[in-house]
Amino acid sequence: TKKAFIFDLDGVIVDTAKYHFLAWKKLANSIGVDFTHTQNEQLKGVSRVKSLEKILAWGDKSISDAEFTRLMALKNDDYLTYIDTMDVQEILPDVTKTLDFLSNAKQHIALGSASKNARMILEKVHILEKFHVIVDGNDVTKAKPDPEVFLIAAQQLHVAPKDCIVFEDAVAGIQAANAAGMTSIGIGDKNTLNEADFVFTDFTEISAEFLNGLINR
Ligand code: G16
Ligand code: MG
Repeated sequence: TKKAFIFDLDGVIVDTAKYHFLAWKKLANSIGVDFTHTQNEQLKGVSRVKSLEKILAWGDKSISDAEFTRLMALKNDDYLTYIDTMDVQEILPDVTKTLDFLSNAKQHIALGSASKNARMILEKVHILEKFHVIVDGNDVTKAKPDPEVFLIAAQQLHVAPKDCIVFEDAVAGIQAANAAGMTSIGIGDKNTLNEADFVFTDFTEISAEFLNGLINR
């Protein structure tokens, strides 16, 4: 049977974490809160609302709902100025090669991201049309590690979860894929992503033989 390959966006297809870092740091510092790379790591795969809640907790700040909304908008406006500079060169190594291999093998290809800016980013790097289904932060009510985002993708493609393969860089994303009953492939550090069924440093390590093995399983 035809399988569905579901890709996370940030940290798998492109490295937008560096732009989230710049925008969150600027915002945090503007309200007198420190923001480090270590803290940025903890925001990976986490929604925008949850990210600001964490930053406020780290700085021991409490603000009104109106101020919360204002700060969220400020952060996103700043983030979008970075996104605006993105082009095809920002696609991570061998991602396009992998997408094309799967497309030639007539497999389903989907995006499963927490970001509300996912479509715009895919457009910016010119790979939007490679995805048959896009499920992002605008479609979900429960964030990873909840499996919702991946289950919606499977449902839209009419593919059983056991026939879905998820590529993820975040621990919460691997947990979401596992909870969905899908095959999980970690992209990143073996120790950090030890809950995944397979882990690779990046797509240059993923061979055609390995992908064929998943397709023909
Ligand atoms: C991404 C990032 C997170 C970010 C979230 C929401 O998720 O990893 O750091 O906070 O999207 O992004 P936005 O503010 O654009 O809605 P993913 O699932 O693509 O890794
Ligand atoms: Mg990610």
